Amino acid sequence: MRLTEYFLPTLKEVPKDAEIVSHQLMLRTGMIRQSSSGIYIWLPFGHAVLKKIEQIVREEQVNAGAIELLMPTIQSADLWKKSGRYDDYGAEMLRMKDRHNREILYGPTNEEQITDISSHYFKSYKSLPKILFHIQWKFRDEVRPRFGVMRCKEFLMKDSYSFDVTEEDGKLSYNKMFLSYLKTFQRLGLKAIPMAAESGPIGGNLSHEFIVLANTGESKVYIDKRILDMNIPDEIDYQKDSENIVSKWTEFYTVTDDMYEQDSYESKVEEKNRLEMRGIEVGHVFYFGDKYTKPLNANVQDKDGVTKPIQSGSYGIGVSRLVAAIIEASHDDKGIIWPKSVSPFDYALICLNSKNEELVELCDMIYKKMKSKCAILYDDTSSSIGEKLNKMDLIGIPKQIILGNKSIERKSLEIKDRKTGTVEVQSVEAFLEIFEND
Ligand code: 5CA
Repeated sequence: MRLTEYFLPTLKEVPKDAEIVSHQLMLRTGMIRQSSSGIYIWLPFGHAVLKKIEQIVREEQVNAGAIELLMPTIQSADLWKKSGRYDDYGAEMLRMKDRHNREILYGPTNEEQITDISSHYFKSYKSLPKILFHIQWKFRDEVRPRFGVMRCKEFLMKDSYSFDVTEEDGKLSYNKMFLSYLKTFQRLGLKAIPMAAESGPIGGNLSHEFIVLANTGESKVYIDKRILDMNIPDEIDYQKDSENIVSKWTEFYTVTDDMYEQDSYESKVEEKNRLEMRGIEVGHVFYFGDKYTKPLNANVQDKDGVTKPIQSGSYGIGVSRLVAAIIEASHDDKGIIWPKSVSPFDYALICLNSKNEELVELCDMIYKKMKSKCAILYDDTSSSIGEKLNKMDLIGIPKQIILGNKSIERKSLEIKDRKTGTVEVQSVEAFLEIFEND
């Protein structure tokens, strides 16, 4: 993509009303624009990052055995009345009426709708287990939307729902999702720590939040530092390994403030291992058994012919919140530093002097060669050298390929690593070899 043809409305000034760095940087890099309170337009650069994250989340769901579908954003109030949450959910739920005066709502989550689906299709133990997921916009009329897409009204969520015959199988599904979350956040370049948590309006008695440590986070957390050294194996057999791996991760007393008990913390975590910090909740998993299946009559016949409510759980990831969380975790004073996996472009190509025809020709040639093999943003504008370099640092593409007047006689280019700032000089010929072969 040529920068002259792209739509990247960057800002030089730090926007005054943005309090946290991710919000500031998302506005400065032209990723988002506020449409109204808590509702954002995803401009092309922001949209591209969002789609990258969404795809990684999707792939790891599928790897763990979940199946994708798509439920509508608008739901009928009837199912919510049956589950009892129509009244309980309160003012956060956006309620509307259609032209026939029927009560409808913009879904803040989908337990009711998916449970209704399960009641129609999963009647025998032979159809289970199943984990279904979708990636869909949600609406919650937050009292105080803040920090840009971090806490907003309309946001993109990946929500999965598990259906099992027995509690034991249900816990296995919970563990599979737990493990797939560890994997997902690792691929996104994040250290997200699972913590025992309150289940709130979703319900149930087993719940974990996945929290990215950041001073700007909304949750206060109490950590056993040893959990920070935990790793997950590259190859996972979800059926066989989930319980074992999850039990290792949940051994540590690591909780959000809702669950914090000073005595337990001090007796279970040695002083040298205690860490009190703040964090951003990027995912939340719940196991609630028959909380929704019972009132919505989602029953299954087990092997012995006994009919009973399906066991289920739900598993959310804040896909749009993740964009901000990644920036909170990965930036410096110059701007964003995208992990390779989520950057919309693999390379930035910078032609430092657009008046030097020979240089422009060389850059154009490099651009053409690279374009077919990777995603590249080519600064072909006539901006000043400083402006160009600052803009590329701001938007955070992992590798910058820089060519100036001297590149002509030296037949070389500079490869700058955005994260470390290290610059490597390479001959144009050697560099292009990478893009010659498949
Ligand atoms: N039904 C369950 C899981 S499928 C559920 O709704 N869980 S949740 O309420 O915890 O939301 C899941 C994730 O969505 C959260 O972990 C958070 O990352 C994200 N999220 C929740 N509210 C907001 C919001 N107002 N703005 C941005 N992201 C949000």
